[in-house]
Amino acid sequence: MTYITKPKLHHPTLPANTLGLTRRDYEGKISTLCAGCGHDSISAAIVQACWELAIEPHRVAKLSGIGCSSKTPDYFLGQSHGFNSVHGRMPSVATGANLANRELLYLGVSGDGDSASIGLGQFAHLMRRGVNMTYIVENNGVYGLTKGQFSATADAGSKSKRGAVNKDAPIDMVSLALNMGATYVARSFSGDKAQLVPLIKGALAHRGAALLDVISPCVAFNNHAGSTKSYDYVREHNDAVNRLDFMPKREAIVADYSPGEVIEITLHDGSRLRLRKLAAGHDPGDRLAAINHIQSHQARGEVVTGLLYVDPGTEDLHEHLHTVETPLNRLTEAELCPGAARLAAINASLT
Ligand SMILES: Cc1ncc(C[n+]2csc(CCOP(=O)(O)OP(=O)(O)O)c2C)c(N)n1
Ligand code: SF4
Ligand SMILES: [Mg+2]
Repeated sequence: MTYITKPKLHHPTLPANTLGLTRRDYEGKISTLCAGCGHDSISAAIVQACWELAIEPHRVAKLSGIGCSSKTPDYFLGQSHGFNSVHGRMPSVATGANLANRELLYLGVSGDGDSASIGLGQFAHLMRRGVNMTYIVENNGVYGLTKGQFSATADAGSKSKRGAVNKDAPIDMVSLALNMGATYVARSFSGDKAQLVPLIKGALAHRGAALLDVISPCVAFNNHAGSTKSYDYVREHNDAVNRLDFMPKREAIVADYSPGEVIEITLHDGSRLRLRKLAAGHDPGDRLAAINHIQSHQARGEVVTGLLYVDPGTEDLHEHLHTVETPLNRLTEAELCPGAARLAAINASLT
């Protein structure tokens, strides 16, 4: 077996959320990833975000492809639905599941190989269709599971552990998502939980395609000098555009910033994002400006992080397609088969 089940015992003093659940209730099996792998920190941030939001675990559907990153849904939310799909095919499985049942919260976890190489077409179409889900790319610049080949997100000029230099231009997942029409686009770093947890909460509350590109160093194959996805490189070149506070709709705002420094955004479900501006002039409502900001800083070797773009008033795929609200598995035979007369009317309307 490649997994170890965690003991179910909880310490009696562990704090509980409004559902009476502790963080332990949001964990999964014991991780089999390398000690220090960034992906484990992202799993911990997902656990923290879902616990703080008091999400009922059975309302979440976790989806992934293939890779060390795609293994991680086994290590969090052990009481949620899960589907570990084929390499690069998570987006189509997520789209189908979402269309069949809009009542679940969809959380996709993928890797840079899974989403930027074999799954690039699927990734692009999920973003442009506005599938209502949180899509996390655990981005380490390599194929970790298959022993460290450069992935399509490896920066040109970065060096492999053996010294080979990558000559190919990188695919930047946040720029791609912005170009494809994603409506919540953020980048973070697995080593910055204070930034990552509220970004995950905001993505879960957002209606539409939410992309989180999380730089997540691979300690086995891509954490050396010369790599631009190492812990040291990202810490030294991290350029955060803002800091996010996420407030569920019930919670009062605690004013701790001067006016002018803060942008407040209300999401579809009534929860609010408060963005403390760090980069002068960065407007998270301006898609083109976000692309310019990311690319001009990237050219200087900087890793721009934070909530880069959000459109809170967007429609999702269900609204585009006018689908029924009821999950398909709850529709009755009479609803699914409206009868011969109705079918004849539809056929007549097509002639
Ligand atoms: C169709 C197919 N092609 C190739 C592979 C081999 N393979 C498994 S995982 C992987 C890359 C994973 O890289 P990434 O998504 O970045 O995940 P990481 O391990 O780095 O987290 C590849 C090429 C496969 N499993 N299936
Ligand atoms: S090989 Fe890399 S990506 Fe895979 S578990 Fe180890 S450190 Fe993480
Ligand atoms: Mg990878």
